[in-house]
Amino acid sequence: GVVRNLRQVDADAAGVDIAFRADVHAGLAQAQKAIPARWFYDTTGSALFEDITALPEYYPTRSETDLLTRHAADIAAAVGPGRAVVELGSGSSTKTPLLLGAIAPAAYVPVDISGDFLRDSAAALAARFPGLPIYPVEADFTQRVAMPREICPLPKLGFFPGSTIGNMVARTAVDLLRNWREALGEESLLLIGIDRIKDIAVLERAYDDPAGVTAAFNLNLLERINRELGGDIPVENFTHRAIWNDVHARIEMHLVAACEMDFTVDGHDYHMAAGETIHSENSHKYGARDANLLLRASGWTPVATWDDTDPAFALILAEA
Ligand code: AVJ
Repeated sequence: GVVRNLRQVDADAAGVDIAFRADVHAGLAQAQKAIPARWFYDTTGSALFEDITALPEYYPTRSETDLLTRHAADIAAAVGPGRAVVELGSGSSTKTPLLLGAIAPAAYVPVDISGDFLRDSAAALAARFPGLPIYPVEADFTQRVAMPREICPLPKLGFFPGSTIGNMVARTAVDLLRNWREALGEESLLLIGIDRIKDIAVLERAYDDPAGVTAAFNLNLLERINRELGGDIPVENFTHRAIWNDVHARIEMHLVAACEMDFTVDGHDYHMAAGETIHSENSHKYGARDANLLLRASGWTPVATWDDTDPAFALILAEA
């Protein structure tokens, strides 16, 4: 069953995440306005992301689920039983049952910044795996996260699916992977999902779908700022843009100002020129050697790769 909930998020008196407020003001003050992608995931944003994963154009979730399904026995053989699975950014955890069902874990620790989704999915998993101790941790996994003491003696398997690592620039990705190697310990393994570089048209369609779900997901960031930080951003004057940046090997999402505008957030004044953008997400893609180098640079040794899907996506197992 679900044992307890560790909350490691700082809120102010009004219940607003202090880090959200700070990131928005720092980001809007930059020459190239930018807000970190982790702030997409309020309750509305998390639900919109779930809708994205069902889009025909958004292949990563389907490709990764397909890999976990077809290679479950191989993955289980490589991982072995009795580990505490620590999942980073568990969200609604739809892939988790595939992994937990295959490997006979000793405990499950979902770490997610979205408390509502975390509690709902932990409850659903508890019903599905009645004997499995579950220790949800509500926290930002890019920061230092305290592990529940109950799992201390167990060997760990870090599970970092979805190519979430792609949201980070290389330096930040290496910092995060190094920190988690430290947190998970010498005996640990890491199973990480990483999206591959592929045809640009396939990539751009995955992040700019004709149904406009990704546009709504992107625009919800502005609505969240208005809701939680008392902003008056004219959301209707923004459009969604997703483009491949070949130098950085990443899809970039931007919120584009359709006209010149002024708005306030929290009493701070901001101005945008027509065509100016707020850079809201990076989604880096990795070739096979790129991904292995990223892991090695972070202290992890890749030991197995499953990547036989079309569109290409990779599940990589690495040891500390
Ligand atoms: C959840 C970060 C992996 O980058 O593909 C999907 C988020 N953004 N569509 C990704 C996302 C736009 C997604 N990650």
